[in-house]
Amino acid sequence: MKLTRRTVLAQSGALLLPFAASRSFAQSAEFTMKFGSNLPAAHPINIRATEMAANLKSESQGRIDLQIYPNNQLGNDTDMLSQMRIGALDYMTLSPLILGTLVPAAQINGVGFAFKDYTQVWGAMDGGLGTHIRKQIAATGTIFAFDKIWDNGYRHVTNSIRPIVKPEDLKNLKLRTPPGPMWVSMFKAFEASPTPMNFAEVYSALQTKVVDGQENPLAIVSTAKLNEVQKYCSLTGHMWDGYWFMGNKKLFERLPADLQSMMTRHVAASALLQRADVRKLNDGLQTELKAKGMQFNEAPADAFRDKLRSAGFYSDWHKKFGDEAWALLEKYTGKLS
Ligand code: X2X
Repeated sequence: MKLTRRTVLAQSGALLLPFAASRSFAQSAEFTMKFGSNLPAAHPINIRATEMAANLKSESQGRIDLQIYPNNQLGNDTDMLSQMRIGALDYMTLSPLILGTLVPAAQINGVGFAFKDYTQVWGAMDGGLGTHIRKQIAATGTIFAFDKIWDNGYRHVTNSIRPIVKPEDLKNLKLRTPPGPMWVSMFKAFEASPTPMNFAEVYSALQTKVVDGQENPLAIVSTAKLNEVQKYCSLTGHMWDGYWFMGNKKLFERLPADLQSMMTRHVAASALLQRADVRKLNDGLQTELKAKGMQFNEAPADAFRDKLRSAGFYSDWHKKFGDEAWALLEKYTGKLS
């Protein structure tokens, strides 16, 4: 007898299959969606995204199943961004500065020492500057950002060689930066030796001393355990960085209007909770990391800002972003250059 798919199925009793299949379809959600993140499960991004997924499931009465994939399980940021653009991934959180490879205007929040405090950060990002950036993201036609950016924090330099107190201490330091043009430009201006790489590779690059240092907020240093492979933490606070909660436009628009607005509402509500978590962590972690052996030092901003200014960092980026966007930034931060 010739073995075809049909005969194999018939002989194996697979005629029962439709019943089994329809039962499992009835149990599964109408909209199963994936969310990917580059951070460990313990970071507030993933804790709040997981909680949000549970809330969405119950409020939609099981119609939405948002599956959370932390820790680069779906690939690194560059991979996830490509997947999301082609519709192989529904949602991800991404730094605006990494998105800068695709949407240059998105990087503007990373201008060195621009935001003096969180009042300025949220004023700008929840206000006109954020609206301007999200418009540019939507102009890609394939992806979009929800309207309340999630927090990463003020970034500080860590390394295994020496405390960074003044800009000269960065000279020739092999420093990992995320893959975004503004980081490379900034650390070149400081005369360091910036090496862009995805976060997925950072722990092992530090451990094997491929690079000497990196820069991130304390919540990431702690949840990704970078303190195990870094001795010094210098409180440079050289930029504020966030995470746009982004989605593939077509996949999102496949949801009926009521579920779209449910998602939008939940992403915004979770953003506010996540911001409070990150703030609390970043404010409190110094003591904990010190107890684990990290050595902290202050790094007064003025000298670093002057170094950026004399290297032409502000005037270069002003030119790249254009007068209109720059004025929008300065509306919240005050005059920068
Ligand atoms: O890659 C990084 O350093 C991180 C985790 O901060 C970002 O996502 C930009």
